[in-house]
Amino acid sequence: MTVSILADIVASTPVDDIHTHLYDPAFGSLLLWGIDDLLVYHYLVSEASRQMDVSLERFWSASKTEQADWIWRALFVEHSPVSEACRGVVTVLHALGIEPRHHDLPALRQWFAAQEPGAYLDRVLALAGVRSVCMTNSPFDDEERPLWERGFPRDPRFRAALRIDPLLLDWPRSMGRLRDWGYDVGPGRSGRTAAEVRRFLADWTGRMGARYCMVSLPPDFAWPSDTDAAWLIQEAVLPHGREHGQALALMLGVKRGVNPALRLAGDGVGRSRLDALENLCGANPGNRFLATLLSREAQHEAVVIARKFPNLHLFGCWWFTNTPQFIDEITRMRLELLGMSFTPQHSDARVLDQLIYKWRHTRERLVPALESRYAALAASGWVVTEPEMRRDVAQLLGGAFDSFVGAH
Ligand code: FIX
Ligand code: ZN
Repeated sequence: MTVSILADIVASTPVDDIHTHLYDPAFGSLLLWGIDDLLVYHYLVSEASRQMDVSLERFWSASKTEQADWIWRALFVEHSPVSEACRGVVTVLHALGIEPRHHDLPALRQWFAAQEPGAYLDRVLALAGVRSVCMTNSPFDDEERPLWERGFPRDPRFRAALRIDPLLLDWPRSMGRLRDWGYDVGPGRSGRTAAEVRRFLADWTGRMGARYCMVSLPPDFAWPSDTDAAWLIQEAVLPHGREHGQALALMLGVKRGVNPALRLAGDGVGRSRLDALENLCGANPGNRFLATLLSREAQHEAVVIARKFPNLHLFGCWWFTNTPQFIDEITRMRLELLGMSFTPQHSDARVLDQLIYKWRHTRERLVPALESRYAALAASGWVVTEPEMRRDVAQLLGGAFDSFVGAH
């Protein structure tokens, strides 16, 4: 085996990106792209907030263009853009044939303004080597809900996932919304309420063609426990999952609004109680669970749980762990303890163009991680063939996930 064969295979195998915040083009302006959206990405906002000479109050009251100007100046002009998120912008521009150092922001804006959106989408997907993206779709989002209700011709490259954070984490308010939408729910944790929440989940699964259901949970999430979230999971979400053969994705360890002044950029991390994950998987063998962990410290424990429960599939190096160092560590650990039965990465892209850097940077790390396992295996007397490498990489870039959640 030569590294270049493996590198070619990794580069040319199309990705099914299993979690993003991108939207089907039918959602119009909700599908973000271009230099200003790349610069005001919340990863960059939080980094720039440490170095910008403008108050957050002033920053948020400014236009997107002005915000992008400040971020560009703070992170790219006044300092070298060495962070992973900054480097991402450079990777994107470079892949598009733009030399960022030879352009100022107005020139970059002009370049993006000249792109035809449909052709640009095709180009970005091709440059990223991405075949499909899974969206994050919330019935509680007032911007996207009306379009789902009206219906629209789907772009088959954009798949749906049903996001239910408000349902589980703010039940008193969500109960009111469900009532407004015609579901007979009420306080008191009754059988009728649970059945109506199941009907709500079934309606939205059908409307979206949701491949899986998903929720992000704080570090102190416990299961079982005497909370609305645990009750709703037990009586509505898990029965719904069993009835519809739908996996539940748990994104564990996010502390929302640690610094509210940073808005979307203000979320933090805590080490999750993974006994909740262990308990859920153990007590519900008829359900399938997907999980990603936000804290580095939780990763090893999660891998061990996945070894115990085949109804658990780990995915992604999420957010603060999506850096080369942690991708190396987490991917190698998963390969060594789980073989090929996990999905190393999702992009979490919020801006279309980010697909290019998120997948280039991931592929850069996947090659040495796989190469070291294949080399160790060869040293032990098992040489992996080229077709076998193709099979393995296809599984890691979406195939294993597809088999786990079931084809839709
Ligand atoms: O909860 C999520 O899906 C997170 O990925 C987001 O909330 C987060 O803002 C993000 O974009 C991380 O990459
Ligand atoms: Zn996300």
